[in-house]
Amino acid sequence: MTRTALRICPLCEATCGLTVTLDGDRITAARGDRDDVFSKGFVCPKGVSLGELDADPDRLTRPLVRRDGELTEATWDEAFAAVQAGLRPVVEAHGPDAVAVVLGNPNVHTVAGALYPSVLLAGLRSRSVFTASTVDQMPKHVSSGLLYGDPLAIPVPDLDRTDHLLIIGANPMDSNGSLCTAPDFPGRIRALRRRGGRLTVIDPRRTRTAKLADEHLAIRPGTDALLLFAMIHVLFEEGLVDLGERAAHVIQADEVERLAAGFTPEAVAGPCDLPAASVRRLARELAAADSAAVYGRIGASTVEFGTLTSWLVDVLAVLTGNLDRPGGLMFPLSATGAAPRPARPGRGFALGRWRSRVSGHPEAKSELPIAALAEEIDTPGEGRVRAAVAIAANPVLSVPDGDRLDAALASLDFMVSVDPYLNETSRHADVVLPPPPPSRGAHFDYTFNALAVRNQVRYTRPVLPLADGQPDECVIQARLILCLGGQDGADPALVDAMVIDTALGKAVADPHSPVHGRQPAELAAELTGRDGAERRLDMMLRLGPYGEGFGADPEGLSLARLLDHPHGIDLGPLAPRIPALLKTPSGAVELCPAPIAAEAERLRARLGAVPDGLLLVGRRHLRSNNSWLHNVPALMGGSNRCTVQVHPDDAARLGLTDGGPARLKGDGGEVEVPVEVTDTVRPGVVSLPHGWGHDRPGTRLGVAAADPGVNVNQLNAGRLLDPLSGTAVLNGLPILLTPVR
Ligand SMILES: Nc1nc2c(c(=O)[nH]1)N[C@H]1C(S)=C(S)[C@@H](COP(=O)(O)OP(=O)(O)OC[C@H]3O[C@@H](n4cnc5c(=O)[nH]c(N)nc54)[C@H](O)[C@@H]3O)O[C@H]1N2
Ligand SMILES: Nc1nc2c(c(=O)[nH]1)N[C@H]1C(S)=C(S)[C@@H](COP(=O)(O)OP(=O)(O)OC[C@H]3O[C@@H](n4cnc5c(=O)[nH]c(N)nc54)[C@H](O)[C@@H]3O)O[C@H]1N2
Ligand code: SF4
Ligand SMILES: [Mo]
Repeated sequence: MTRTALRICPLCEATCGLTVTLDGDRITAARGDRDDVFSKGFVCPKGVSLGELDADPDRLTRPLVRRDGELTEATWDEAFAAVQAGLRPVVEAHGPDAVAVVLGNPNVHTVAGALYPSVLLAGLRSRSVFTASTVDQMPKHVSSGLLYGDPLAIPVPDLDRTDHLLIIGANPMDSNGSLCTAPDFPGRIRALRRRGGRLTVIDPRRTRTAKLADEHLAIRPGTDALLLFAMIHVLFEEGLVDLGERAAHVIQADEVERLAAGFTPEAVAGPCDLPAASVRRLARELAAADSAAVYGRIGASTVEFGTLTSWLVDVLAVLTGNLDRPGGLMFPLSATGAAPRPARPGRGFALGRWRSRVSGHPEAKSELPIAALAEEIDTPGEGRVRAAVAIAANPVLSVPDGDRLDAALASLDFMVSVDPYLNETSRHADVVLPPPPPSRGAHFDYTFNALAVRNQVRYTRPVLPLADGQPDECVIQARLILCLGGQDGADPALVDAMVIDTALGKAVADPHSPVHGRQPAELAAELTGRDGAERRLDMMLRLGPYGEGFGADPEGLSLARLLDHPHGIDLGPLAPRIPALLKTPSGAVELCPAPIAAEAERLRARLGAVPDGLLLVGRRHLRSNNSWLHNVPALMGGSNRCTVQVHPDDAARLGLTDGGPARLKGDGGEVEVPVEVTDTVRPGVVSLPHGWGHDRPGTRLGVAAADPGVNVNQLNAGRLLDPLSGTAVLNGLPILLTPVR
């Protein structure tokens, strides 16, 4: 007997609705859900393979506990007892900072990752917090924190209405978009072209996205801040600045003008390796477009001036009147976000409230650079990290100098991993707690609804019941929280009850809330849902911007209402949110924050510099996902290969042949990898994807280990960080390439 069910795809930020076919307890097929209010049937090869991923025989189905040095299967009770016995003594003897919390990317794709890590951190109060954000989007958080007073207020390109899209260092044709949730990004780009809009792509590689563009500029990696500053220079010089309708809510534009002085198109042409005339034209086109959106991603973020570049992206939108207006950059309003309130000044965003122990890196958003995790473990002294809680993280592959981190993790007193795989990182854990496969978990996009190009809300319940004894990941993470507090054995539902109690207590005390003055206990009794996680979802929906407000608006959202709409509820196109959204001390968009101005001066010193030698950049393949989809046979092979792409001119000069082996050497180490000669990379640039290097012993990844590839991050010692955000420089790194004979 086969049946179908709906399940939102958890594999990338596009959040496509899937229709899965089930035969007994297996997903036998997955296709796009044509009735999904947002994704409308779109699916990519990863989503289609969800069944294969779900049923991967290498997936752990029982906890592992280290006994006499060996990881062996244990019961859940034994595993949690081991977690408490391992972590509590470290906290008691050395304080919370001795426990590192390491959070990886899938936390933004799971319900558990959205709901529990913040509770864990609030309880543990460790400053040793390291996440994938500091090898990813932390520059954007810092930029938003400084500009808008809220690091989570990230504007997205209004893809479906814009007349002009300038993409900087992103390849949504393969990544399906990031910090811009847009199922069928490819279709949305094609629609932009069809309605006469213009697409420009800045990327050292002629990516599949660049191939769709009206214009592709193959910039020298790491120089985008110079390019964008020069565009701003042109806007001011040619009188093209027009703050538009939001002008009354923007301050410090004249300071930006002063900062941009000297960054002329002619001065940046050499370092960027772009004609000055093109730079000028880019600025004029942006100003002339009826509406325009600027969008930067990994290539604009994991670079030496990542925060500055992220800031410049938004400043270009502001100066051309394109922030917070249809067709420009807009702020989504998520159904589980805070309800809008009257505009008022806020507390602003502080940076560097504390510093890392070894290198003195400033915190950003209460996080320390994950590139500094290894040194925090392996450098002796007071305050050393001695234990780690890793949730959905594989930093041995995703972070610079995996070999050092590998050794550091092996030296810990105790480590627990919440992870479905025994991989390069979790193999160091003393306890591995495997979550159930996607089919057996619920899905709600807490993170990505706040980054979506259309306001909408969707929820899917598990399509299959949990296997006997297997806890949901929400329960795993709740129990982990209890263990950290020395309360193993207590009911994990207590964690949700506590969160609900606190949140309702705040709501009833808030004069702007529809539940102001009511009794928290009475409201809690109204919540529906099968478990604590669903009750929390119900609470957030009811109190959110579209919520029914516990009876205040009978038409509003609640869990029950959402469950009545299995394909989701469309909440309309993005709408302006300034000034209510701003939390800066001035209550305005603060266009020229002091830390940014200082970075601009550091950049100014680069104006004359033209690097020689090869620069390394990354790339993503459509059928891959960071480090953890290489174990799915259907996604391996074909173009999804770990090769170093080299331009034909460089290949000829260096004596490299297509398919032949080459040695790459960076400041962190060297790797040997097959060459792929292709003119899709510009001369002077080579490209190697990340997430490979599955050849370490002690893992259980049969398919991945058969075609392991090499770890690009081993080339990188991790010494270079974007100073404001602590984000590792992963793109534009100097590299040596030689043939292997
Ligand atoms: N050189 C280079 N390095 C990079 C990048 C780059 O562009 N170039 N990109 C960076 C970016 S953007 C990111 S986000 C990071 C990612 O870095 P990480 O988050 O460290 O790496 P992932 O490969 O996403 O690993 C995710 C882990 O989560 C586990 N997992 C999968 N599903 C679940 C689940 O449902 N629950 C739990 N608990 N675990 C699960 C997987 O088995 C895996 O161990 O890598 C970064 N590293
Ligand atoms: N298929 C697939 N999809 C994914 C992922 C995946 O691994 N595979 N990972 C997911 C994650 S975690 C993230 S964060 C997103 C990332 O989403 P994207 O940022 O769209 O993905 P990338 O392919 O890394 O694109 C970065 C582009 O920047 C270019 N680049 C490198 N250096 C520079 C530079 O200095 N300047 C400019 N202008 N460009 C530069 C690279 O050539 C590359 O084309 O993708 C998500 N989606
Ligand atoms: S685009 Fe992303 S969300 Fe959509 S099916 Fe593919 S992996 Fe899943
Ligand atoms: Mo990412």
